[in-house]
Amino acid sequence: KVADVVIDSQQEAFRSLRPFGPTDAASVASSIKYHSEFTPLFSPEKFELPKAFFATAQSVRDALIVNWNATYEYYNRVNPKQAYYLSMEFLQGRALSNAVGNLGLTGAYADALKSLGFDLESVASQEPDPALGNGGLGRLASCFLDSMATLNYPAWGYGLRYKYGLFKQRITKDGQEEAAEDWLELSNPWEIVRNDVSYPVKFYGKVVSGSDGKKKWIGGEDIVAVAYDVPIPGYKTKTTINLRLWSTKAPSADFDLSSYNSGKHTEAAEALFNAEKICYVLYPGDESNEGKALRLKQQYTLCSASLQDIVARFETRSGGSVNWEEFPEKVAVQMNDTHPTLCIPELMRILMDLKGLSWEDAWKITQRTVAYTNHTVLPEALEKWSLDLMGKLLPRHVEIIEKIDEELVSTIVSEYGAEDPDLLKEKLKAMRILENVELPSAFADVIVKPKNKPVAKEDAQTVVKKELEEEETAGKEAKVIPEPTVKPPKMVRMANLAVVGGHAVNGVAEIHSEIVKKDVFNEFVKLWPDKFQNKTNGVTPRRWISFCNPYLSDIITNWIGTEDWVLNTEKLAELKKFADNEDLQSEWRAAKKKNKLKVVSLIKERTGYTVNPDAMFDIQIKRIHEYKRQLLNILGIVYRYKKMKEMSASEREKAFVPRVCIFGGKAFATYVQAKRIVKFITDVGSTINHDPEIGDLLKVIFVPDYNVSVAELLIPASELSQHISTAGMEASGTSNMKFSMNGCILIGTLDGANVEIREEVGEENFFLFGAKADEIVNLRKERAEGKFVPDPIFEEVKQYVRSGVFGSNYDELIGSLEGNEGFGRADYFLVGKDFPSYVECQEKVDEAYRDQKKWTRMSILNTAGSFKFSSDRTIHEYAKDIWNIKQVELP
Ligand code: B1N
Repeated sequence: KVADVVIDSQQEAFRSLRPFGPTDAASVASSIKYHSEFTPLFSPEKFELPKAFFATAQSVRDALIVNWNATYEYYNRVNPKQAYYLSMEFLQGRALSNAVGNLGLTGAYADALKSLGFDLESVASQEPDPALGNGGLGRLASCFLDSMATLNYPAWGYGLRYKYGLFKQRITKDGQEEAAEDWLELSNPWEIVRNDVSYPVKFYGKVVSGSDGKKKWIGGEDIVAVAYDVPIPGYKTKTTINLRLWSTKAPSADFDLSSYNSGKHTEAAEALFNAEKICYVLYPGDESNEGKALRLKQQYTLCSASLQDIVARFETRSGGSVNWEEFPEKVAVQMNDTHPTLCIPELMRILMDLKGLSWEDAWKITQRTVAYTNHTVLPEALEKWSLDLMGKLLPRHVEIIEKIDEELVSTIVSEYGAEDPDLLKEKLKAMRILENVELPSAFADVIVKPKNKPVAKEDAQTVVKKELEEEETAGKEAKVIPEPTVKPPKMVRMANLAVVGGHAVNGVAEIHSEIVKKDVFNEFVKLWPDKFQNKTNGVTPRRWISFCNPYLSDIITNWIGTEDWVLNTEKLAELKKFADNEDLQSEWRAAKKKNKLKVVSLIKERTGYTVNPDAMFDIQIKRIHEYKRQLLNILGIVYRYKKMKEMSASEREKAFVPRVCIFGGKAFATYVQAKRIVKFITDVGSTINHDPEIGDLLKVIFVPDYNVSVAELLIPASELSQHISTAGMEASGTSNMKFSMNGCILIGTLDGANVEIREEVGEENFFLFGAKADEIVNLRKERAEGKFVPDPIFEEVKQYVRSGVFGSNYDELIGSLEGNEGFGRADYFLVGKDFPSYVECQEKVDEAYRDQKKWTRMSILNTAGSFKFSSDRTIHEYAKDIWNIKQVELP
């Protein structure tokens, strides 16, 4: 007790010595000058833009550190239940404007920089855009952090500190090229390396039973994960939470000095490279076995280091009397998709092997702690790992997974064992975690034995025998010469593990959560209906309205009469009553125009093309994927161009509204079809943009290297945006929300969050087209049966492309839209089916745009109807329904 008091008063004294961050223009300016001198990253003689950025960021960081420390200390004192968001991706975007905005210091920083001869915007644009994510999933994680901090929820993010972010995209005459994104080249002013926070992480080795009967994982390869903390400030609150990113290195003993001294330099440093390469790149190509192993090592590093850290914090905060049953009352772990599913066996391992708990206790604690968010229903995206690979890399975890699988089998057998064996087989096939793996020996003969009615053993054997015979005959009938059968590989199905091991499973939009329940995890829903939930995604209104669109924000604030909408987005609904007001309408259009002018410069700078700011800005920006159907968009443009070419100049001008069609997005480096689409879009652009007959009536722009910063410029300038995935395939989408908030009207299918956006903004303010999700299966079936009759305009547009107007070599691309055996795609994404209704819908868009009053009204009503899509709403729901955490306000 006495010792406690001494430490406390020491800490109190230390705390009172702590400096406070700058608050007004004068102190900001002196802080920036201080850092340019004493936190140097550049040589002293010049003070230019890059240096101004780093000195400014360092000064902002001071303010963040003060708040971060206060938040951490307070949580340590009150020991609230804390949520941890584990994600392989955080797509943070630039931090400077966001941080000064959240701190309420934008004015002070702008004035201070002015007094030093700079402007805030140019200084901010010096910051590299950290891209530790692919797209929506990673950006969602970052929006969630902003909301957690803003709403004073005790919550942290855990991720990996990749040395290289998502590749830089260059567009050449051959299409997309990738280059390394060296975002740390000039160092990262936002991170604080915690050299005192590091954990060992093991791979390979073997499992032995200790003399105490406990399992021990020994040998193998040991690395160390080191914490890099990124402070995450909330908006208008002192709460500053943490994004803890792990970097990997070798234990210092692993540098082989004697080999090095004897000239074997590479060998001496091998262990260092092996450890460090784990965090080199986001999503290393996993076509090779080495690539697969590396990705699995990444996932395990995230899970292991984070859980060790969480467990250590729980122990510290328990203050000497650890009661493990209380763990789920202090800790909630959210797994962002299946990528961190190893959390489940890892927490089991820590609790049993290191803390001595029984299987039963460890399992109860694990289940109550962990929850899983599903982000996709595409079967190819549901992660599976080779059991062999996992068994080598993580032998102890595979033992644990096998036991979880065995208990699951037992549950399934006791639930369905009484019914017919076919049913049981089906259930096991759908639900087991292990795939292509024999049943655990204890169940080998239970499988066909009904629960209450004892059945002779021969029956079971007869059934199995009959099945085998049937399979054999089927094989013989299909092929005259039986081919040697290759055993299907044994796999671990991570989604099934996540569903079994977690207490909650959620989809990310209403329609998606329904598909998850009806389709992907239907069998699990029958077993555990209460596990399944919906949490419709959201985005932070700070970054995605307030900071990226200051012109519109000022207008909103003036008309609503308060700035509160940034926190309480339901206030945006007050704009509804002014939707037809001519003054608001003209201010609204003027703001859009100013944002469009910025994009005109961006396009000029990045592509060399000059576009007309009075044309409609029509935008599709997202990862390039067949299901997102950039191909539908570009074929629509091709059709429009063809029609224009068939008309006289005056007819053309009467028939079409001038448009600038903007694309942006990256194709995964090995996704051949996606890269063909990029190439095709740029080819179409080269033809149309240079056609003197067409002029400003139509431009097709591909903005290279799409990222968060580019989105922040394009979204405020957009008038129409495209969210046109094949219905049922886009889990949610989040850019649709950002566009709608910024007064952009959507053209889209009934998919993902489009459904809810349309409900909120009103169906007359949304351009809907295309087949519905529940029609898709039948449409594909019809197609396979050769019953699909393509619309003549779809034939016409394909024919036009084939005629060579845009170049040649589109056989594979166009072939994929047909029942072309050679390419075998048979228009899986139903571009041909939806094409006529898409074209018709685009005609309605032109018509609506001609009436600018009507269009502006639609635009205002989009902003007014977007209140539901703030990530603040989403985070409140997670906190209440899944994490069971309470807001904790700092004194
Ligand atoms: O997650 C977003 C959704 O809004 C999008 O609709 C959805 O497509 C996206 C493997 C993914 N789903 N799955 C991924 C990302 C990286 C990876 O390695 C899968 N991304 C989504 C947020 O809910």
